[in-house]
Amino acid sequence: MELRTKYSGALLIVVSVLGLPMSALAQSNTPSVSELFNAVDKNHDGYIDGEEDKAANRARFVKFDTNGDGQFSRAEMLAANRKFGQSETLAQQVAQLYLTRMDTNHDDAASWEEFEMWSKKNMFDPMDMDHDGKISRKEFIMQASPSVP
Ligand SMILES: [Ca+2]
Ligand SMILES: [Ca+2]
Ligand SMILES: [Ca+2]
Repeated sequence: MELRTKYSGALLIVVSVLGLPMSALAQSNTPSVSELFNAVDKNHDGYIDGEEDKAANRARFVKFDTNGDGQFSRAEMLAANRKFGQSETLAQQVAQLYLTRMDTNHDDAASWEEFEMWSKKNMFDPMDMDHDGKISRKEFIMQASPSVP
């Protein structure tokens, strides 16, 4: 439960938005929340729309799927988690947590469809507070700002 609390909050969203290493958050040169938003809002209209979100997800997925087989496998999750500076035990716990949530057909890997569905349901939709199908800068900043312990 502790793990769930620790990794399901806004911090995870910020980290996930650009696939930043967890350790980067502790450094002073970490991009601000506003800079994170700008990186995803490609057309700079002040909103992250579904397409922009999908493009950002796709870029992340491609980066995570290091062998390019279209599956974000447990081994690739472990590798990504280690890169995020997690200990071996934590890396395994986090991979398990992600697979439990993402891997709906239980083949021990997240396909692009599973990844995208998870991301929309757990990151995009909760941030889109007024349900207009777009994340405004305000919505993003409100939820990504560090109110996390
Ligand atoms: Ca936009
Ligand atoms: Ca793969
Ligand atoms: Ca799967």
